[in-house]
Amino acid sequence: MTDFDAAVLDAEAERILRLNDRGGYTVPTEGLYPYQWNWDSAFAGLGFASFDIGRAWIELETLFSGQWENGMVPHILFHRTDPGYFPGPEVWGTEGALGRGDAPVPSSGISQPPVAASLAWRIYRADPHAGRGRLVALFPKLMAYHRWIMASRAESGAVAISHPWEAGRDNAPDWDEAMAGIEPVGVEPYTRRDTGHVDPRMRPTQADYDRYIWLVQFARDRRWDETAIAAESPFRVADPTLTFTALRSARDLMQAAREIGEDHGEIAEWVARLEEGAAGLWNPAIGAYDAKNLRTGNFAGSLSNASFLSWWGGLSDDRPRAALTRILDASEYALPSYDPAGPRFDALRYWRGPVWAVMNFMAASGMAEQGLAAEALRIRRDTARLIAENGFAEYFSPEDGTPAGGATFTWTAAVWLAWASPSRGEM
Ligand code: 2M8
Repeated sequence: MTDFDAAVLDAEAERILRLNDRGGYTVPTEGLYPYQWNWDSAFAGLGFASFDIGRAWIELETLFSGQWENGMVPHILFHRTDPGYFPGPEVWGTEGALGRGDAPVPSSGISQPPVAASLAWRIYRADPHAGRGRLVALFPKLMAYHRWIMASRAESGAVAISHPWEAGRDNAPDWDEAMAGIEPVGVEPYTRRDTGHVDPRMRPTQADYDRYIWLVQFARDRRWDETAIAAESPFRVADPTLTFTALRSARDLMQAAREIGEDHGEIAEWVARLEEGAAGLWNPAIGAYDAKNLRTGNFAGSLSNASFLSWWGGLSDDRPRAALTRILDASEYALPSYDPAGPRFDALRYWRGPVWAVMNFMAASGMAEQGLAAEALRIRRDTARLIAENGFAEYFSPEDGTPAGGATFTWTAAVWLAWASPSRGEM
């Protein structure tokens, strides 16, 4: 499928990573997202690894420079204040947060899908000689991160989110029921910045934003005390993204532990617990893994791109295959972030329909490992086509590939370099 020049696009992807490099960390894109995001950064590291292995490690090291004393790695590190983004550090108010200790970088108070361990392991394997010392130094920090996840988010076995932003799939239909349960009373007046950068039809609604901010204030009022938040917040949803990325990272950490001669008994226990928790996310009504509202016990009934991360999580379960076939058949470009035949599908609205390159990378890599070669190839080809035809956008319409959200996007460029580009192998 090469009716485009892979070398030209490889060079453009490299240029984007350099363009978004702020010295030690990479912003997702200029303007819309001017800070260091947790999982974006881990993907940036993977992208850098294809042409500058030292810079790849620096990206992860800078991310972990913001780790809290309790092990949590924040979803945003505010290295330099930028009024172009809302909510900034003053809204999060994490100074003096319980568990933060003397973490030196201003940050948010929630985390994001823990892909860092998996991507560190890949970066290491790209050049073990260059990476050994870096992996040895990062390993205890990765362990502390996952220990925090298991201690404060895995009460149901699966990993729960305390805020939609934590799943990285901000306005996914997965949270609709839990979000509807919030009455956003007392939200301090604010001005959104995102809709000044991007067409509002491609972003979450105002009702979503009021609840996002309400949840931030709720946790801030409790000084980010995980125990109080888990007990009192109306929003607590077990999430397939967090669960499968944590499971995958635990498996990769186990390999890293073996490689550097560390004990892995504790990690093996995490894997067992997460596998059991993941089983509880199987929703027979949609024939796929689903989010579960821990306050009501209800499934979301949302067939999403996160549903198909089970193979990335190392599950050899074949049951989601029928749903996957249906979704592939229904999409011009796979994988849509929500079922195109579902009642809440919206082709351009962010996590309610559009295709995201990072999700495609994880889903398809897992499929390839578990023997779903044709499905994996289809998704990889679609990803390459989307980028070749429409540029390095934040996300794309699954119907016609329309590029949406921010442009010159770091993780889209990174995934191109690490996986989607034909120069990475046969396709
Ligand atoms: C989006 O989320 C941020 C909040 O974290 C936002 O909309 O302001 C999501 O797509 C998230 O997954 C991503 O990490 C972030 C930066 O790309 O943007």
